[in-house]
Amino acid sequence: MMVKNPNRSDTQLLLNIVVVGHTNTGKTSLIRTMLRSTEFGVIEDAAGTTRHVEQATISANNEPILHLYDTPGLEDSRALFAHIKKLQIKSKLLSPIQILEQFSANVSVSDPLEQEAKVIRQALRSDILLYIIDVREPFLEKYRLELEILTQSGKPIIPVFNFIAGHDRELAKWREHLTVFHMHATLEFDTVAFTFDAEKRLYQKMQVLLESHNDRLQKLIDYRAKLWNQLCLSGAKRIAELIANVACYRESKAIKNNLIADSLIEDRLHNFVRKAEQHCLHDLLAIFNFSDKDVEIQRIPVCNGQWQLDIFAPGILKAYGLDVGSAAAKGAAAGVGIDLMVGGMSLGAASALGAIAGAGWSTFKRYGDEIKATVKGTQWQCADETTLQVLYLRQKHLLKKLVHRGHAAQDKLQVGKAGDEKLPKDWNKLISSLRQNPGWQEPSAARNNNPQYQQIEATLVGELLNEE
Ligand SMILES: Nc1nc2c(ncn2[C@@H]2O[C@H](COP(=O)(O)OP(=O)(O)OP(=O)(O)O)[C@@H](O)[C@H]2O)c(=O)[nH]1
Ligand SMILES: [Mg+2]
Repeated sequence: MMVKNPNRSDTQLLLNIVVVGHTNTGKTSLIRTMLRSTEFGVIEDAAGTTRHVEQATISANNEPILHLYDTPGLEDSRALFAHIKKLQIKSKLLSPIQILEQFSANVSVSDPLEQEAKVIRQALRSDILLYIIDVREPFLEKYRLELEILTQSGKPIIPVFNFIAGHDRELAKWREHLTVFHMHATLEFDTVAFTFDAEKRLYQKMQVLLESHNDRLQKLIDYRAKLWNQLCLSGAKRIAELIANVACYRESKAIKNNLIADSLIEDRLHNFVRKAEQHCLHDLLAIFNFSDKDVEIQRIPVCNGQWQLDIFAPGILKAYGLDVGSAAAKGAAAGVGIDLMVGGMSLGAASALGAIAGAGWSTFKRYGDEIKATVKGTQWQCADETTLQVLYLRQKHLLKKLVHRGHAAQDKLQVGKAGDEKLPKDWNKLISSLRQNPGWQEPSAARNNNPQYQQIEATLVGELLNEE
């Protein structure tokens, strides 16, 4: 998605978008979120983090559509305004744009307004300006001056409201002030709490202001929408895969009670579930382009590839609103011994013999191992109901977080705590169908083409993506 240093002819063809604004308002954050990449630039809660103009390219199907330019924050707008006014008085015949050109061309490296000159220079070279606003701040004189200077560039400006969560009143005030500048096409785009809808509206606003780029922007909107749906679908499918993987997993154990052997089996089962969950976590982060490094940076409660709150930790059931009495104190328990299941019926060894006698070859082929094992006095141990429930709820919660996490987010991702996610309505039926098909544990053509499996997967995916 990101291409650096394109050649000049390419740059001239593409739409050039410059991100401007006061320092520390979230300009670099906006670009990261638009790129869905945490790799771009440096974000810090300090003024003057970005020191140079930096560029990224956004493409649709490998066709570059637009360049985004990050700029240093405007710091001293009063001095800048005074300087430009002075130039205007001195060169009365120059147009407002020519004044800005003259200013940006003549600033020396050691000039205190050098940062500002970089911004103005890039604004003059671009087709449209995104002016990022930290709505928590009142509409101070310095912001009014910045807007006066930037409008002098003659370029269309889209004011982008950042830090909007919980600041409705301040947002309304900002809107009011901007109407004075005839700026009505504003946009709310929280770079931390991402919604695809906001991204789409940003491009749609550009379409209105830049008609000649309408078709290419539409191409980009369509491409990004398709991509976003695919990402969400891949995430949900990955979780459905985890549920199938764990629900179908089983360890065989001797029917005779043997405490040491039982606890070993339980350990193996626990380890299997833990590993399966870690694997899914990694895949989900990768699907949404949050890498292991970001896990560290963003302090997701995952350490060395492990969830910090173990799936079997005491209290986890409660955290997910699963009240299962004493089991809640123990943690997501354990494995449960299951008898051989044929068509939803639980059979003991004796009836298994009957089943062999009465069943056709196809039944034997499907449940042969279990039948033989049962006859030999073996039982199966598989992950219990509550473990599967926690797995599902925790991953659903994580998916929701990732879907709404802007790539600028720096806060701790609280996936250890419960959300208000619910289990699918026919959860028990789904799990029981999975358990009866141990062959579905791993992906295979036979499994993936099986209509019953497809139905289960579709139900799980539908529920995972449903945010009601
Ligand atoms: N809560 C919240 N924090 C944000 C948001 N956008 C940016 N931040 C934080 O604001 C700080 C500044 O973000 P940057 O993206 O570095 O801002 P900038 O405008 O590029 O800053 P300079 O390059 O210094 O001009 C960082 O600590 C970000 O994490 C937002 O929408 N919500
Ligand atoms: Mg920056």
